[in-house]
Amino acid sequence: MGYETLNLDVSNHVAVIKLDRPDALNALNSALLSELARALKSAQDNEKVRCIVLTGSEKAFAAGADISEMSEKSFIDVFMGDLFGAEVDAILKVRKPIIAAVAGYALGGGCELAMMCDFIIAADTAKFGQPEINLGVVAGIGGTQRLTRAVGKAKSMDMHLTGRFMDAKEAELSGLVSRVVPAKKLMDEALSAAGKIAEKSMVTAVAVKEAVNRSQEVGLTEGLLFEKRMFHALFATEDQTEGMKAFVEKREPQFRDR
Ligand code: CO8
Repeated sequence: MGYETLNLDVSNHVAVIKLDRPDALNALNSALLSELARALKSAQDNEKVRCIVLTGSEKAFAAGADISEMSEKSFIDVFMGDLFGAEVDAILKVRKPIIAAVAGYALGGGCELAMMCDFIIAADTAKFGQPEINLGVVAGIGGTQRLTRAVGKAKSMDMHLTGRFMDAKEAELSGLVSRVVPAKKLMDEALSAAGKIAEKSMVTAVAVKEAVNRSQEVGLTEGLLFEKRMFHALFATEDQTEGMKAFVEKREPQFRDR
């Protein structure tokens, strides 16, 4: 089964998912979110894929949830239908690393989607925002929580309350994105980062993702214990033996995901 709202391409162990609803600046409607969940599952299940890059167009990563579609809905529709609940769960279930490569607008649900990825590489044209207040709602898929953890309460409140956009430079200075590159180099940079991740042991990469994500959920003592146990546990893997042996023998490690 193909896709109508995105493209999925796998090469060199990297799956690139490109959102493709140009007429609506990649606004997240139910069709797109359901196809995104399916594309991510297919990347997760594909043994060739070792890292995922999620991107949009030059003009928009995604300009938010689809307002036209949402405007027809009632409280009962969204509450009893758990609007986007299953799709968000599916995104968060992906265990392989996901990089968001963001150019142009990442607004509302688009900003939230980028923040659900493991890290964000931004083009210098990127604009992040949580303008839901202008529509009489608050963020609904993580904006008030993830943006606050990423940039702190002051900037998060400012963005949610005024609806203003943050440019790429401010996003990098605030810790929302890991790197900013000229727009033309965005995909090269994201693919190069994904390629580096693809060379690592998948077992270790999954452990890294779990441990860092844990820091967003629990207190320091619990988080440190989780990390220490994860560190200890990895001594049971062949990849730990190989990684350390290769260092001592001054050669590149050959990881086997075991
Ligand atoms: N939904 C639907 N259509 C959109 C959206 C959107 N979010 N954003 C843009 N479009 C459409 C426009 O309607 C327009 O369509 P058309 O050509 O048919 O009129 C087309 O995309 C191009 O947009 P513009 O002409 O407006 O382009 P501009 O360059 O002038 O402006 C902006 C670009 C600034 C991005 C502007 O389009 C805009 O403000 N968009 C809306 C941004 C927004 O408010 N996003 C938040 C949406 S709410 C949300 O995301 C909540 C998420 C949580 C949901 C969880 C549920 C539980």
